[in-house]
Amino acid sequence: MTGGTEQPELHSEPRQSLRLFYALWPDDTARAALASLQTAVSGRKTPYGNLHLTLAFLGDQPIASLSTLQKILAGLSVPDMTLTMDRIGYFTKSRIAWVGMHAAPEGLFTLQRHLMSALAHQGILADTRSAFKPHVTLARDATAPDELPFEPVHWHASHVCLIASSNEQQGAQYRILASNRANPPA
Ligand code: 2AM
Repeated sequence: MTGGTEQPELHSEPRQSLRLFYALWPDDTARAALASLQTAVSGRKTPYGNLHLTLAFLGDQPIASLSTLQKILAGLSVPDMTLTMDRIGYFTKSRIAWVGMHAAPEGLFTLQRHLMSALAHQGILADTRSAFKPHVTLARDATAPDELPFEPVHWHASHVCLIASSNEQQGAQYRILASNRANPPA
């Protein structure tokens, strides 16, 4: 013991965990088309490069789990899907304006279920508080959008990514840690 008052740590400990989620990640064409729908909503727009469709939100996970999470991603059979994003909606409680589908393909639900069961099989807890409602968040702190007709976005979705999210001064920053893509049709 040297005595004296304890000083707060000047350098934080190296991160032991990462805030993670799996998502369908749009290509440039789909991203631009999804972003064009943001003019239809109010609130804090999702930054262009962050637009995605969450499949499973894991929250903080130990870094030691990363290799398991990457293996789960690599083991997923990713279907080649066209998502017809034809519905603007609103989550009242979280004040999120989103775009989704009147009829999501069954393959999307199968993909999400396989992912959730692979996670459960490894004892990894994903957020299961609410049923999977496939959507792309267009804006937060939004008011309920008007139900105006719009040209649907046909998103050729073929990339599932494992993403680390961090809260920086300029807002949420996403970093793609790994990805798995559908085999192109023969
Ligand atoms: P969203 O899908 O409605 O936009 C990273 O935070 C992503 O995971 C966001 O897209 C976010 O919401 C989604 N997500 C799902 N459940 C979450 C939760 N409990 N906390 C934070 N983000 C969550």
